[in-house]
Amino acid sequence: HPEYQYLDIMSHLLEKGDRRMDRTGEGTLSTFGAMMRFDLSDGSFPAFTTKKVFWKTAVKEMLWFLTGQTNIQSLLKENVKIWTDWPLAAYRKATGEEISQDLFEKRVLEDDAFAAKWGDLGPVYGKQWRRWLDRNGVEHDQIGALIHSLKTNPTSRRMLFHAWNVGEIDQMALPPCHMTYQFHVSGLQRGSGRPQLSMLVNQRSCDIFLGAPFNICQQAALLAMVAQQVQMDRGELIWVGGDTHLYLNHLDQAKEQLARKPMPFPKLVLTRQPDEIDGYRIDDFEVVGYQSHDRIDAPVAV
Ligand code: DHF
Ligand code: TMP
Repeated sequence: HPEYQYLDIMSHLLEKGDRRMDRTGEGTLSTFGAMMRFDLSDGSFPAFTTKKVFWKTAVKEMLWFLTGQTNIQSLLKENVKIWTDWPLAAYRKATGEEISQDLFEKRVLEDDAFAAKWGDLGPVYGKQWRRWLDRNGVEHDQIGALIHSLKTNPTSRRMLFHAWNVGEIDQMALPPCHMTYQFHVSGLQRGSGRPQLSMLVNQRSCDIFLGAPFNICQQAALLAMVAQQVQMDRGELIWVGGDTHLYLNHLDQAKEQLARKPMPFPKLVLTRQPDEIDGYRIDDFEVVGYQSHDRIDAPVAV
């Protein structure tokens, strides 16, 4: 079962991970350089099954990246709260006010001026993907350029988009974790059938328990959207991790998960073909036959 690629990384970290202090003060067991490959050509969707993965939340985050927005207000409107901790920490630090997460989210939702001041994550993923600002003040839509290249020059080895904008890193709430997305088309000269689109993601830093399950399924969703837009079949999702780590306050959760047996992956069906990559909504994603073990909660290191 392909999920063992994930579980094997997790058990390797438990057994042989390098124990180290990290930015968050939590501490991790870490390894450098990890890979997983998922063959998506049969329509399968790598939502892990050894714990319940909130795949809709993960896909909503991906759709939010694609809109180019960077304010958590639009995520909160979709009831996605996974990014609140970072602006909340900044707000508490700046004001000294011990505001609760619920109240902070309520204010971001209801007060646009408050959201503009406190809810923005800076020039993170969406900004770089859709409006990368060059030295001449020109904005670049990397996603638009990628789709254009896939349609007009699919053997190119330059089909990628990148979020690590060196000059703007210091304005980001968190520098990009999943950094580069590179695309590759095979089967172009086969004569019959559609070509296959594969995608390789380079993730410089990966929280194996909380981050990876989200990242893998949202990346599979992106591959499916792009493939649909350029009339290709889904190929492989290849994921490469740099510093891949298990936080020390996730050890019990990881052991619990490792004791479970994977179930078959569900399938992903896109129920509609929007005219462009910006047109997708969460209702277009139908995940068929997702069975999983129970959720396992874990605190996120801020
Ligand atoms: N920091 C750290 N330390 N790890 C991360 O995974 C991480 N991810 C970020 C931002 N900063 C991060 C953005 N993505 C959760 C999942 C993804 C995510 C942030 C948080 C999370 O807490 N998932 C829980 C709850 C999901 C829910 O409530 O919907 C989970 O059980 O999957
Ligand atoms: P860092 O910037 O010090 O590497 O911290 C970022 C943490 O967030 C690290 O544990 C990796 C994790 N992370 C993911 O695993 N996936 C994600 O999508 C994001 C945004 C963060």
